[in-house]
Amino acid sequence: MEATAMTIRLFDVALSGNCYKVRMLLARLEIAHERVPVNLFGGETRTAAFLAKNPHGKVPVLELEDGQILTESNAILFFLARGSAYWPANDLDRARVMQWLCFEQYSLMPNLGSARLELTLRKRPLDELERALLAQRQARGRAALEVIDGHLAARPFFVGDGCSIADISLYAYTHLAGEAGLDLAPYPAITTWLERVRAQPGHVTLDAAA
Ligand SMILES: N[C@@H](CCC(=O)N[C@@H](CS)C(=O)NCC(=O)O)C(=O)O
Repeated sequence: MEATAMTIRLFDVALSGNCYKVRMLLARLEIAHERVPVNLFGGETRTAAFLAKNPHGKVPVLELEDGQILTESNAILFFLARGSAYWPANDLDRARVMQWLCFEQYSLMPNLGSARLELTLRKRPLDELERALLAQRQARGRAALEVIDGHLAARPFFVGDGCSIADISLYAYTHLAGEAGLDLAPYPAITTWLERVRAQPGHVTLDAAA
């Protein structure tokens, strides 16, 4: 039988925005954990050992002290945030946080994440179809940024007056927009909000060691 972990373990890829969300919340809440680097580009997420933890073959994966596994970055944020200021107190605000977490997964992360991957990691020039797909991802990414900018123009954070896991989740890929080939200059409310989130205690950058 496999030995159970003595501390929470985060199976993590340094460059991953989805992993960064979790690293950010672990740091802000000062939750003791071990960071286990996964060699994504070496194929580790396709190994039997990794697929036994997450059959979907994706990071982040959180392994709890008793060996139980949790996957999906936003579900992990929810689990870690309960009882903290990052999870609102009333049901309507909680539902609104969920609303933005769903938006992040459907409209922001897939578009900005894929465009970023194409522009930063592909080793050869894009062919015609790939260029068309990139342009489509970027157009959809701009549409998502437009929605976010409109929402943040009237409020300091996504939900209520404080930073919640909606902000942590949406910060990850929004702050990487430049790497997806998207200029944030047309979105002043986003720019101010990014600075506001960055200025908070316990903030960590994407490349910071955990
Ligand atoms: N919906 C998932 C997406 C996770 C995801 O796409 N992870 C990427 C890294 S950012 C990954 O592990 N990709 C490996 C693969 O697809 O083989 C989440 O939010 O955790």
